[in-house]
Amino acid sequence: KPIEELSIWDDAKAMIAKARAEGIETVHERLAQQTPHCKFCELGTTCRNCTMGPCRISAKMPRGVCGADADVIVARNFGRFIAGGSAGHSDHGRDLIEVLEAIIEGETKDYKITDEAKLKALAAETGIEVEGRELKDVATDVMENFFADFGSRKKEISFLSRVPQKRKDIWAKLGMTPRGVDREIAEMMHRTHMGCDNDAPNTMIHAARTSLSDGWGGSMIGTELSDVIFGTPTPKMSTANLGVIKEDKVNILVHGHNPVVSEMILAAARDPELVEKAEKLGAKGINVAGLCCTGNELLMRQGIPMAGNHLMTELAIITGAVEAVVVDYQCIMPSLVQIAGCYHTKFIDTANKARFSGAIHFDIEPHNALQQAKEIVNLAIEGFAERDAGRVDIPCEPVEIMTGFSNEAVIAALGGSLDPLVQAIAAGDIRGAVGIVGCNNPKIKQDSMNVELAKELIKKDILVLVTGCVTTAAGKAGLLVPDAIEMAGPGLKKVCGALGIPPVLHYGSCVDNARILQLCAALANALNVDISDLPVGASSPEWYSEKAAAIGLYAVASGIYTHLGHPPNILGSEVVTDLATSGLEDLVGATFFIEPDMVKTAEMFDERIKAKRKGLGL
Ligand code: BF8
Ligand code: SF4
Repeated sequence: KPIEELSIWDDAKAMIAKARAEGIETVHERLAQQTPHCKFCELGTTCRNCTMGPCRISAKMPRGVCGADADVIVARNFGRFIAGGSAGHSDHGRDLIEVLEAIIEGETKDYKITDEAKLKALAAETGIEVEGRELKDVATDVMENFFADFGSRKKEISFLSRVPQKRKDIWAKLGMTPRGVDREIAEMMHRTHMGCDNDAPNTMIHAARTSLSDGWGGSMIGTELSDVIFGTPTPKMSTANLGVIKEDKVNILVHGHNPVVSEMILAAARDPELVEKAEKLGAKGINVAGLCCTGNELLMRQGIPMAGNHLMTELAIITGAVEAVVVDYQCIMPSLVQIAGCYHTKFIDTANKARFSGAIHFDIEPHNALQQAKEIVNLAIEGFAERDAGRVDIPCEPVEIMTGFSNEAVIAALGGSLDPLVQAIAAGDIRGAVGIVGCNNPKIKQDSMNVELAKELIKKDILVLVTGCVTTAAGKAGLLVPDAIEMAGPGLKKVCGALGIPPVLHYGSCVDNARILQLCAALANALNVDISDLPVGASSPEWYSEKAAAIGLYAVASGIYTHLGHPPNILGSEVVTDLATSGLEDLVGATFFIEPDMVKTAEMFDERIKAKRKGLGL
């Protein structure tokens, strides 16, 4: 494809051109090699769940060897897809509980409880006694309770305390109440074994339950404990795009998801001895910048600049100015190892559950984290001398962004309660809100949909919240600064202008979509309605991952009307497709809708918001 069709960004286009000139293969060439894709797989009608198969379903052969039809196979594949995504987020959440455990047991001095007030608030919310108790005892109970949320001994996970009663009743009636994170994921694997759950709608209900154990369980625990350990985000300014990589500094990019690693890299990069060493080697300091969601985590809490989102990860290395890419897990293209190998860039993996052949490996554990991080930063510094100045090209100047919108920060900005927001919604200044979340996908011109949808929505006085890889898209488009109110409708302009905030708010990483769930629940509770009654929506225009599908499904199952720019691999089953795009409305009060045109998508949200406002008497 011509470069012009691959991305809306100049920095991306310049680096794709550089890659081509230097003979370096990127995701775009590999997509071309893989196209056309297998039609059966696209439709979801292949099954490899046993060795009587693999089987493919078509009009001529409507059943697999075992007798499973297209509906059963599509539902099973989708169920496992959702289980994969839920497992990713939730295992990340578990890692935070393990860090909390290491803090409590005194196994680490590198991590600490930073936000005591939040820890106590979480305890109180989940039924743990706080008054008159030592912090350590409260923390121990919180830790044990969250560990128990992963198991199978509970009727429901702890954060269902946040869910409006009407929603909990719906879940209970449908058998959708999430009981334990690992339990729902394991049960999904069980159900999809040959000869178990052979009723597509029933499998889909469990897929929803599995995703809910992620959204209100694993992800929510991940977000909340990250705040406890690293601090709850507050509004701050930062910058984004490849211009945040600095020609005269040692550049370290952190990539992946868990702040447990990236926070330590940042701390090590601020170590005076290491900074001095970098300076002695001729650098003007050490620059840590983020990619993808661990970038979002550092951006939200520490204001660290964002080098880029999913489709910028390969391109960032092609600047030739990156000394090290330090990764933990998820969304890290294995191709980064090869691309790093084309330059002086060191590719360093840090998690035993996410190793990359050809990488330099460090085992970052709570007890050794800072020491390991210092060794990693030291390696990056030593790499600075190996940089080939002739191959460096940093294609642009960074743009300003505002970040740090946790619910706590929003409530503080509103003067201590959500009331002003409720009033602004009631008055119609803010007509509703839509979360735009998720990824890039090389099948789609990078960020074209992410940016267009945000612009269309704010014009209609619909507040936009962004997380994950949409963050950098919105930031680069100038939507994450207070001045962006000039692109918004009159109501949003008035409210955001008065508060000095952008009309598009950065709410964090993908795990932090739990913050949006919490906000919706709080708004519904304030109005004494269900989440499905609110004038809100969710969208993932350019999604690619299992995790994004899990997010979409927990949004729908929570009552939020949810847009996808392209369908998951379910179109081979009418039963499953109809359920996802219309049947769920009767069951959970929301559906998915699939629409590749962003103007139409914004109109669909507008219609929905109008109807919901009317339902609320607004
Ligand atoms: O968890 S948005 S490409 S980085 S999956 Fe991945 Fe998608 Fe980015 Fe974050 Ni989320
Ligand atoms: Fe084929 Fe059934 Fe085995 Fe799947 S479970 S591979 S459909 S025989």
